[in-house]
Amino acid sequence: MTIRRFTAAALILIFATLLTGCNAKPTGEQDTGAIVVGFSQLGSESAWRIGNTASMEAAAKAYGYGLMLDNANQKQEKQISAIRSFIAYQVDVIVFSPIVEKGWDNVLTEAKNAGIPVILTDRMIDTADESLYTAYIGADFLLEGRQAGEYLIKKADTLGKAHMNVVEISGTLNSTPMRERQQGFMQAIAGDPRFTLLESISGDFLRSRGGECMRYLLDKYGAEGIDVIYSHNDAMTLGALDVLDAAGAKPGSDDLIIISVDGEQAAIDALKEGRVNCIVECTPDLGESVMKLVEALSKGEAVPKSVHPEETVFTDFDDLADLPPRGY
Ligand code: GYE
Repeated sequence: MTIRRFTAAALILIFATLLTGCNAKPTGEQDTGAIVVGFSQLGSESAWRIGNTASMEAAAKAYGYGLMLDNANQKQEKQISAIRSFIAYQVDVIVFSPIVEKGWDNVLTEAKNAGIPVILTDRMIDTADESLYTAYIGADFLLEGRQAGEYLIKKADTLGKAHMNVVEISGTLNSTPMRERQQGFMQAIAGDPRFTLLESISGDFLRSRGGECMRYLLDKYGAEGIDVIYSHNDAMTLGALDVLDAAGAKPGSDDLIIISVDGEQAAIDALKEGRVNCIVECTPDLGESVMKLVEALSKGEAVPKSVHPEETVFTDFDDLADLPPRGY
């Protein structure tokens, strides 16, 4: 990859001027000749997302790269126009976290034609043409879903439950984490007659929507009618807990099992308090791996097509007393 002749300082200044009012938040080093990374973040819907943005900013700084950051506020059109701006400014690498899987082929073809490599981070795209992106760095969401299901099986075994009614509060429809966390979970519990999925409803990864989904589910089934809540992220889980508490339900008890994904501090605290039973970890700390890849690309080295971070599962079977602060 050739490092373009523009200076990071000039590019970032232009970007800041042109995108003011569009949540452009240029940061980064002002060194002449520095590598410039254009990063399209999909939004700021959760503590996970805010932690992820901070991780990218810190890593870009540590590597001495200029970072053009655009926050799309949950809008695919905004991500597409941010990517077009990055192409116009001839950044060295485009990094983006696609809000949904479909609809990227045109803009990524434009990036490819401009000779700018694209790194997908956090979420994947659905495309027939794998040459439209250089690499993907993000979680194995199918595994996360499977781990959530495996926890449920272990819990049901331990409690000796004959039957459990499950509700699912899912993430943003047509996004990779939503689709695969659902698929992995269903694969794990499929064929086990103890589990009935009553309903799956999307809370869009938002705390407020998680609460609304919970209110709807409680009105429909009653707390007695629900034995397990599987929520695709901690933000929605925390929203659901507020509603369950207000309704006098007992989240985290043997009669109302709560399974979540992410591992943000507030949810870990709820797990330690016995109000959540299981959290499948999904780390937002992807910045270092992304910038390492940018560095390799800038040196013309080959990079792996797909990288998954190491993740764990936190449950009420574990002693979490010594767990270090999560940092988000
Ligand atoms: O789990 C959720 C966030 O894409 C993995 O998006 C990410 C998810 C994460 O809003 O909290």
